This record gives sequence, structure tokens and C-alpha cells, in this order.
Amino acid sequence: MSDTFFGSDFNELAASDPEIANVLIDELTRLRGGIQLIASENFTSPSVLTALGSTLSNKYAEGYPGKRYYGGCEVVDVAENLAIDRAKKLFGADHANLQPHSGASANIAVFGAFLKPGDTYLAMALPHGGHLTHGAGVSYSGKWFNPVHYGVAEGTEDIDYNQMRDLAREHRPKLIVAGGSAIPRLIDFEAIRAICDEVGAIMHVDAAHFIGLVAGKAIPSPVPFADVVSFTTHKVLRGPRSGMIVCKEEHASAIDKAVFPLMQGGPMMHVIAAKAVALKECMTPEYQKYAREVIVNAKVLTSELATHGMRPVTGGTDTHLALLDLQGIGVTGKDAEQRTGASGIVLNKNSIPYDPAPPSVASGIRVGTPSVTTQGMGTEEMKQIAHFISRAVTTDSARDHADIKAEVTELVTKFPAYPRP
Ligand code: DSN
Repeated sequence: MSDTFFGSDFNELAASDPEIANVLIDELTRLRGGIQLIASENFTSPSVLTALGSTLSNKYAEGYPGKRYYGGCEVVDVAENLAIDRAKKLFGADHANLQPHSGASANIAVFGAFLKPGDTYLAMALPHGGHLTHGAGVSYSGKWFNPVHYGVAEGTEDIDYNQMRDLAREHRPKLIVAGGSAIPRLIDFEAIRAICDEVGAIMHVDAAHFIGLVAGKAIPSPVPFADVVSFTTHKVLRGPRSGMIVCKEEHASAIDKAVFPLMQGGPMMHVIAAKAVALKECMTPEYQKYAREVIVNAKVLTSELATHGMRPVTGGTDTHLALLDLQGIGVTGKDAEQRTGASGIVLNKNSIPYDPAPPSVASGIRVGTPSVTTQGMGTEEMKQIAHFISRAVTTDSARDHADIKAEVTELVTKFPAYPRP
């Protein structure tokens, strides 16, 4: 058991804990052997992985640079200051907090900074493309607060800004959340700012899905409009699995206090260092080219899937992801996820707006292009992948799936994820 991608330290792990060493090998083999179309995933650089696997993981550093509750923080302070400076520069933000462990915890901190239990806020409905932490009944965001949900207009399937304004006037929310996990179109931040100003609400953009496209200057930024922007760092942004918040200067102290000590204890300094690495990578012309290519690939993949009878919700995409309604080809999202999985293509079933099927079955699939674009695939490969998906979802035959998988293997061999050095 070995892989040249792993460094020499790996041999020590393989000797002492072969079971976990095998998991590391198997996951790398899985990533290399299939096509990853989960819209919220990507392949971080080896430099990001190096920072993640460093001794910074050992350090307790509650507090902020220069104001810690532990000794020996002078080295990790350098990492956090670099990460903060890079985030402020990359996003043109007044203030950045790099400590949230995830997007969900970043959102807890935003609620902690601006809301009290029981307060009313507006957010996108989960079945229309919102997020679990935007008021779903099973989440703290739904249990401890009073969420009111807007959705998409039935005709356009895009965000219904008129409904958002009407609900804001009726409920006078303290905060309005924009963003979600299945929104293929650009969001009109100016319109949301106007609604927030009219009712005196804080404007919170959860930019987890698209912040990497903003970092690559491929789509407009919410930062000039929003009071606060929370996001994950592992999607298009291509950093470690984690979260981050940027905000206006007037909210800096409230956000910092809400992250620590309200919501978290010790920050993960190895992850903060890895976020700094990713942010530096995002400042390069290569990354900006990548961000533009992610969108081009998503558009091509979406229009090709449409030619195979899969209807793109909203008619297409402006971003890295698309939602496809499979009702026209008589396949459920659940079956499509299973059948493409058996063919070496990883994607997820997804509810579509006004879905007649329950979420566990769903009438749609969600596809995204961050990972395949990192692998260097382009428009020709997107057409090929659309053809694979179309064949895979419309057959129940294990032999057909095996045939498609063989073609998938041939394709990914030309575009390896994590090439061997
Ligand atoms: N679970 C993520 C996604 O797939 O969109 C969001 O948290």
C-alpha cells in the first residue's frame, strides 16, 4: 500500500495504522477514478493540504492575533494576520474573521451578532434552493429564531424579489439572508440592499456557493452591498473545508465577539493557515481564468443536458451549478443519483422548486463544475459528460452502467485529479 502522491511520512502511518492509511488511499483512488459533479466540492491544492497536515493543528489560540488566552501564539498569529489581510484585500472588505470552522458555524455567528432568540428574519426557503441553516425546522436557525421564507417565482424559477419586499414590509425582519445551495442564477444584491434599507434590516449574504467565482472576479461581488457576508472556503474557492466572515467595519466587533467567545472556543490554526494559502492562490491570474472556465463549463454542461431532455431550472445557469428537472424523462432524482453513481459519476439528487416528490426522492439533480474544471476539463469533455449522464440515468442495466464507467475511466485518466508527481 503506497501512493507517490503522499509524502514519505505516509509509510509511517501505513505501518502503524494500515486501516486508516487504506482509507486515505481508497479516497484518493475514488477521486481519481470518477467524475465529481457535486457542486459544493473541489480539489484543494497540495499546498493547502500541506498546511492542513501541519503542527499548527496542535496550538490552542483562543482570542485573536495579539490578544490570545494562551502563550506561544506568536507564530500562529503570523498565519492568522496573513489570512485576514489577504481576505480583506481579495474581497475589498473592511473586516475579516477567519475563525469559523464551517459555513454552518459562520451563520450561527452572524445570527449571534445580530439576533436574539425568537427574532424574525427572512431567508430563502430550503425547497426553493435555500440552505439548512437558513431556518429549516430541524436546524438551530429554525428552532431558536422565527424565520419567514421567500422563494422563487413560479414562472421564472428565479428569486421572487417582489415577494421578498412584501414579506419584509409585513414582518419587519431584523435581518434578511440572501444565498443558498441550489441557486443557478446571479443574485440582485442591489435590490436586496434596497429592501433591507426600506425596513431597517441587516443584509446578510451567505455566499458559500459562489464566493470562489467572486474571488476570481468572474461574477459581481456582494461585499459592497451587504452588511455581512459568510461563506465556506472549500467550494469553488478551493480552500480547506472551513468557513469565513467578512463585514463592514461597524459590525467588526459584534462579529468577532459572536465567533469567539459566543460560538466557538479554540480556532483551528492549521485550517486558518490553509485558508491563507488558498486566498493567495485566488489572487493569481490563473485562478481568475479558472473561475471563468468553471462558468463556461457549467453553461455547456447544462445546455447539453437540456438537449438530452433534462430541463434546466430557470432555463440555464450563470454560475458553477445547475439544477435539472428530470420529470420530462420520467426519472427521479434518487434513481438518477444511484444510476450515475454506478457509472462513475458522482452528483446529488435535489428538490426542484414546487417539487411534487419528497426530498428523499426529488425530481431533480444538481450538477457543478468546480472539480472537473480543476482537473483541466473543458467544453468538449462537458459534452461527453452530459452524454454519459443521459445514458446512465435512462438505463437500469448494470452492464450499461459498467460500460459507461469504463468510458468515464478512460476520460479521467487523461485529466487526473491529484496527478502523481
Ligand atoms: N451541503 C452543501 C451543499 O452541498 O450545497 C451546503 O452546505
